[in-house]
Amino acid sequence: MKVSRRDFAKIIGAGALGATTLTGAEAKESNESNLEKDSAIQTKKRTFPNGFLWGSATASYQVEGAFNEDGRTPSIWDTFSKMPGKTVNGATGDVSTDHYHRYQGDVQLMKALGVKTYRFSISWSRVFPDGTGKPNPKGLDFYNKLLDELLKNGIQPFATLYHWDLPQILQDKNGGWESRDTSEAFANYAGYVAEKLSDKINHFFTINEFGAFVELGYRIGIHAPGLKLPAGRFNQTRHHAVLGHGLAVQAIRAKAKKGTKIGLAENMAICCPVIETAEHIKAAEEATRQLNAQYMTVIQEGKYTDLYLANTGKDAPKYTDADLKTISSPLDFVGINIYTPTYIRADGSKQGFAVVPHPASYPHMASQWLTVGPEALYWGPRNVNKLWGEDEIYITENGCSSSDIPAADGKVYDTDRVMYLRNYLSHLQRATEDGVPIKGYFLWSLMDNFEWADGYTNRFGLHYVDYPTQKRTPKLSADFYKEVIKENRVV
Ligand code: PNW
Repeated sequence: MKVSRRDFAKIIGAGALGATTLTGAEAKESNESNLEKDSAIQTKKRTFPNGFLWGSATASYQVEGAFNEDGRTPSIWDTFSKMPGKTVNGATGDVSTDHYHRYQGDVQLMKALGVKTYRFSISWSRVFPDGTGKPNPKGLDFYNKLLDELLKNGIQPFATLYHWDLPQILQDKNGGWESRDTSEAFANYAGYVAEKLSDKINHFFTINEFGAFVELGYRIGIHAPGLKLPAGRFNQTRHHAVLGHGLAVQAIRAKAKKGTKIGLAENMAICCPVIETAEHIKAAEEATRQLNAQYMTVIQEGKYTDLYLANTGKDAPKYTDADLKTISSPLDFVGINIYTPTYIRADGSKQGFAVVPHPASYPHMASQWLTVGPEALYWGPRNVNKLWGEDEIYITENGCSSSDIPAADGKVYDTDRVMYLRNYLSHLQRATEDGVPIKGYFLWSLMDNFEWADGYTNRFGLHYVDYPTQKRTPKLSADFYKEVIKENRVV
């Protein structure tokens, strides 16, 4: 008989329900001692520091909808998603989860979860419909209303200024981030928002994920604006993105209320030692510097590494010392978006490390790229602290896609997401216990939303969104996360 994997699981499950090899007394005794051990484990271990900031995250174009309301002009994602074949099923963010009109209900979802903080992003083209110049008087109204609602409900807002929705007009005029003019326009917009909103927002992120929007948008072409630039122009684009970040840090400092904190949220390569021995740990540290040379390392160290300059050769970016100084303007905190591990081994070479590629059988979640490596949540923040002395670190995104099909009772039992989160959080807890200064964690995402080129096919939410009715339903993972927050420990 051929037994499918599913049958096999059923047989095993049925066996466990139907039979036990322990006598009643033995079972009772073993249960009691296990319980005793368990409760000791649960009360003494796996807890997070007091005041740990549990949160969740979204981004403007992914949730807001209301694409043409109150003076908003198109962003590069409006244009790109409307080009044939760029997103799965031609999905766009025109409506998405309609958060622009449903934010009050969404804040109640947060409240029910018990999150202490919420990370969202601001749409540049709502605030400056021309990218620069005159602000739109209605542009900040929505964010003011959202902020009031959050504060009224005791939820601390963390705001991202650029989560990929560049005003289309700046792409048309400047070639987007290919031009230094865009870096300057970004700083101008960032300073304006900080001036207007820093009475309600204490933590600003300049840019979300250089490593995704520049690489996918300007080199590989699968994200907006869909370009595949040659190496020289491409490396210059990378440079303008980090320069935009640095100029924005300075503009926010100049315009925001005193005490406002500034950071960034980067999806660095998270270098994990293949085996946790001194030599591989050291190799993973060096790999962290080198594999993030074009973004996080230059921001932290104020120079491009020799290896990066040697590798890019004649295509290296053109820059001045003043640029490097701007790029490395001091930050108050660092956010790291962590989904996947990059495994590193010490290989005795001059550079001191080698990347170990994932074998074909390596497990991943619903998104092909989302390979599972819970220890990334340990090594990511630990390396950032060790290499650069960062002492206020946030995990600004972590989470996963899952097939998420509602069961007969309407609930999504996303045990795979719970498994993923429990394992990742165990390593986050391990890091806090080892003294790595991690202050908070933002789960991506509060609810299902527009997942860029994957459209609405890959769901990342704690809440299931039924798009035709816009009904939100907490998944099993929301119940799990609520307990984590309530208990301040891995459950
Ligand atoms: C991040 N990759 O994007 C973004 O910040 C979110 O907007 C997004 O929804 C979330 O992660 C889930 O994808 C990424 O291909 C997109 O490695 C792609 C990759 C990584 C991060």
